[in-house]
Amino acid sequence: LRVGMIKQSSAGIYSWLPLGFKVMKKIEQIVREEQNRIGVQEILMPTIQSSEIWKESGRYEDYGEEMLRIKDRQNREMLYGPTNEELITDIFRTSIKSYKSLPQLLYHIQWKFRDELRPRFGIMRCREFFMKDAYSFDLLDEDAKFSYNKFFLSYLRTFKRLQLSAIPMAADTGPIGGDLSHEFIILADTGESEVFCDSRLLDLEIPSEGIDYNENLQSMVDNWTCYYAATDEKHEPHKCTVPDEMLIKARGIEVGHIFYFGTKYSQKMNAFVQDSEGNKVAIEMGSYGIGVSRLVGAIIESSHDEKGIIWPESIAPWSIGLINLNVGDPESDEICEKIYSGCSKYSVDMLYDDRNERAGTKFADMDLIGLPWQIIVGPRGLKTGVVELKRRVDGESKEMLVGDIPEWIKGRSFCDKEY
Ligand code: 5CA
Repeated sequence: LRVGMIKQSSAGIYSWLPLGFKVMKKIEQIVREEQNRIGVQEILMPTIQSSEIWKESGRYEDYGEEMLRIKDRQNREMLYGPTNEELITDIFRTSIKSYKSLPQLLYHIQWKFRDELRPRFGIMRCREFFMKDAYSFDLLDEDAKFSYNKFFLSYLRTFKRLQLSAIPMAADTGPIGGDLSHEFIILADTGESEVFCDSRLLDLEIPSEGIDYNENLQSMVDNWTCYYAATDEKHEPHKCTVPDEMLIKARGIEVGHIFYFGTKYSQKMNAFVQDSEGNKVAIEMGSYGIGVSRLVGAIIESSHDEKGIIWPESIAPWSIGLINLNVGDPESDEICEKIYSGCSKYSVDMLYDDRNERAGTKFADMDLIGLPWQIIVGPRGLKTGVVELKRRVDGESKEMLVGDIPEWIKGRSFCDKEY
C-alpha cells in the first residue's frame, strides 16, 4: 500500500496499480514457463460458472458461505468460481473418451473469488485473488501419482526461480478433498499458519537443471517427504520423531497446494473413459494451485529490510533505477537520456527517476520500491563521466564510467538479448 502497488476497492478486493501489476505479471510468467516445461497445456476458463455442475459434484451446498452466488436475469443460479474442479471435469468428459488420449494435464491462470469470513493482510488473504490452477487426468492410480510427483518437483523449481525456499508439508485437503496433499510453505514471521518441520529440509538441494520428467520421480520426491514437515492441522506431536534441536516451529505462508483426490469428481460427474479392454473407468484426478497474487506479498515478506522491499532480480518490476540528481541541468539530463536509451537497446527494464525532488527523497523512494540496481548520476559525473552503481540488497556501491554501462548490462542475467 505504501509503495502504491495496490489499492483496496472494497473489503478484500484490490486494484493492481502499475508497479504491483508489473511484478504480478513477472511472477505469472515464471509460473507459466514452469507449467509449460512439464507439458501442462494452458487454457482459460471463465470466472462465472453455472451452479449445475456444482450440484452434480455435491459441492454447491458443501462450499457454504465462501461461495459468491449470483442470479442472472433469467433467474439462473450462477457463481463466481472459487476453484475449477467441476468446470474442468465437464470439459474433460465431453472431449476425452479413450485411455489413448491420456494423460491430460491442463492449467489456467484466472481470478478466483472466495467470500472469506475475515479477509486480512491485504492481498495475502483477500476475497478476489489471482491463482494458477492445474488439473491432471490419468487412467490408473500409479499414473496419477506420477502426475502428482511431476507437479511436486516442478513447484520446487518454480519457487526457486522466484528465489523463495518453499517447503512441501503434509496438509489438510479441506473442501477440495482427497487424502494425498502437500502445501508449499515459505517461512516468515508474519505467516498465518503454524508449521513444524525438520531443519534438514532447509539444506536440501532443489533440483533445478536436468530433471528428466519422464523418469520415475518417486525417489526424488521421497528425498523431501522422508523428513517430517506438517502444518498445524496435520501436526501430530506423538508421531513426530525429530529431535527437539532439529525441529523448526515457525510461522509460514502457503504459496501453493497440490491435491490427489482420485475419482471424487469423476464418479459423481460421470467422467469415464474406456480402457484397453473396453471397460468404463472413472478418471483419476489431481489439482495443483499456486497463489500468484499472494506471492507478490509473500516475496516482500521474505525479502525486505528497514528501508523497504528488496526484489529478487527474476521478478523485479524494473531491473535498474536511474536517479538523476540534477534534473533540469542540460548536461545531467543528457547523460541520463543516453544511459536510458542505451539500456532500452538491451531490453532491460529501467525506471528513470527524473522528478524534481530532493536527493534524500529520491534515494529513500528508490530503496523503498526495491529495484535490484541503482545508477546514480550526481554532480561529479558531469565532469568525469563517472556514475555510481549501487546494489540494493547490501547497499554496496562502486563507480563506473558511463561508457562501460552497456558492457556491464550485457554481463547481467536480466539482459536476455541484444536487438
Ligand atoms: N483447486 C485447488 C488447487 S488448484 C485449490 O483451490 N487449492 S487452494 O485452495 O489451496 O488454493 C491454491 C492457492 O491459492 C493457495 O495455496 C494460496 O496460495 C492461494 N489462495 C487461496 N486462498 C486465497 C486467498 N483468500 N487470498 C489469496 N490467495 C489465496
